[in-house]
Amino acid sequence: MRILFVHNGYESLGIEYLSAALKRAGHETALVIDPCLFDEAGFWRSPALSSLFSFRGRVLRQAEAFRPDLLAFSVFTDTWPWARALAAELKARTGARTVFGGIHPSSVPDEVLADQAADFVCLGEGDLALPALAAHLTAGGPLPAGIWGKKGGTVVKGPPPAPPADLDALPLPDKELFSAAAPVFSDGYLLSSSRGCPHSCAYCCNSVYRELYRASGVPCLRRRGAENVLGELEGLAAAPGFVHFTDEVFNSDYGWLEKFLPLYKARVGLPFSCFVFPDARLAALAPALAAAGCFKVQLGVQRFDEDKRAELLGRRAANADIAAAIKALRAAGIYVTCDNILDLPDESEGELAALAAFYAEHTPDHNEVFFLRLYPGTPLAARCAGRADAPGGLMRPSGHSPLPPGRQRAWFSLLTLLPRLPAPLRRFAAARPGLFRLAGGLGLRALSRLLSRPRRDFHTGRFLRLYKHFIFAKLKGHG
Ligand code: B12
Ligand code: SF4
Repeated sequence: MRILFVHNGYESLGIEYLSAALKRAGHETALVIDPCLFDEAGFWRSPALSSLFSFRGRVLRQAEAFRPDLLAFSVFTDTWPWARALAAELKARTGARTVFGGIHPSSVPDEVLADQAADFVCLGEGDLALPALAAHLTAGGPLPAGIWGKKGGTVVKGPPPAPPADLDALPLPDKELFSAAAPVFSDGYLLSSSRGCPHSCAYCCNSVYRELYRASGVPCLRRRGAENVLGELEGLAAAPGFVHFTDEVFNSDYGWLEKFLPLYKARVGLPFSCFVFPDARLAALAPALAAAGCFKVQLGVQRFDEDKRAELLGRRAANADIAAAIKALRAAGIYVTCDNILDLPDESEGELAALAAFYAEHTPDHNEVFFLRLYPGTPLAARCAGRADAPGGLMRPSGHSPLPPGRQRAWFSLLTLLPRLPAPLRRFAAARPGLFRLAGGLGLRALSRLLSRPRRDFHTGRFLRLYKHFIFAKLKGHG
């Protein structure tokens, strides 16, 4: 079969794994990128600029030229409106069938299948399910595990999803798919040494996946063997500048890391960044991470109150461990970014003041501050039923918090700017959110990200390269 992936501007490891699995099964794959310039799902959108720099015409032409049998979309909640509109148009032009996978179709499969543009949805990981769907479309037979379709308006369900238990048995991700589509993706190497997470935070996709996989008996968290990961990196034709591990929690298995980190240093030696969970053992791991080449970690703090962090968000983390981790990681020379969530339904001025005072004392290099989104299918969304997110909600308060939006923006600005202030000013500033009332907005966030040294920030670097590449392409008339 000829399977065409159509994706927005960012490299997707999921699509690379799916393409590799399809090629192994003898199918032909291709990728068409719609860069969605100035239309950053979940962040911001400029209707005038996005229409001026639209690549829709080129996407349609490239897709038609491939003559696909199956159109495949990988979809987040925020990219679903883009995907369904494009799928409808492509389906009409090519006559191909469509399949949607990723977190949004996995969370609300009925809703996605109800759309006329959707023929099939995949629930959970598609490494086994998508080649099985291609076989089903070629040879017939029952729907495979994890795939839902429809017959005459009625939903037909395959058996419950069964994710791959042995990650080492999967083919390595098809990296050429993205680098061939645009050269911006050859900067840095995206890799995951695991699937899933040991935690189940109430706002996160892993709560959804854990439920989906329950019947299969396959655990949510699985890790590749150290040799399998090293083999992927040693086999590269040209060494990338750095590696970015997208594992949900890179420090989910300390025994594995003890073995892996020295081997990585000796046999790969590339600088790397990763996400970490601030558990009691993270501070002690800092020197080994740094020695292996770790230059940056992203660490979830989310809120200050430990009890509310556990009760509302389902995250069990102690502030003493967070403080110790920030200190030890920075002392080891690792750049520390902390993630925070504002607009929580039970937050208060007191808690935000305590969070700011905490950061004045235990200061990371960079703070990422988001406003709460209630993603469908998560326990937090179920608990907050009746509430709705504002459009573009990650970047603006939706009114979940009892605090007025202006006050939220002041705290957003204060927390974003705090790590940039000289140490003697931090405590003074932390107690005066009113001073930051007018400093808010996206510009501030963008500035803060740029200050966090784009070459060290995988996503900011890619974002800048993507825009440069496609704006030049448009100006040269290649849209
Ligand atoms: C790395 C990452 C990113 C990267 C790369 C995104 C990408 N395109 O892959 C960047 C930084 C760009 C990013 C950005 C955003 N992200 Co993000 N991201 C992740 C993260 C941590 C890992 C994704 C990953 O690589 N997984 C590993 C691969 C192997 O798995 P996978 O992509 O899920 O693919 C497998 C299955 O889902 C399935 N599948 C996927 N697609 C398809 C398609 C078909 C046809 C089929 C059959 C199967 C299938 O099969 C794949 C192989 O097994 C996830 C958390 C997570 N676990 O998903 C959040 C996550 C996807 N991100 C999220 C969000 C909200 C965003 C942003 C909107 C904002 C933000 N918080 O940064 C932006 C949107 C960017 C955009 N415009 O597309 C949310 C989405 C929630 C939701 N319900 O929509 C997640 C789930 C985190 C969360 N909060 O729970 N993200
Ligand atoms: S630790 Fe991170 S990835 Fe894991 S469930 Fe919590 S938010 Fe999701």
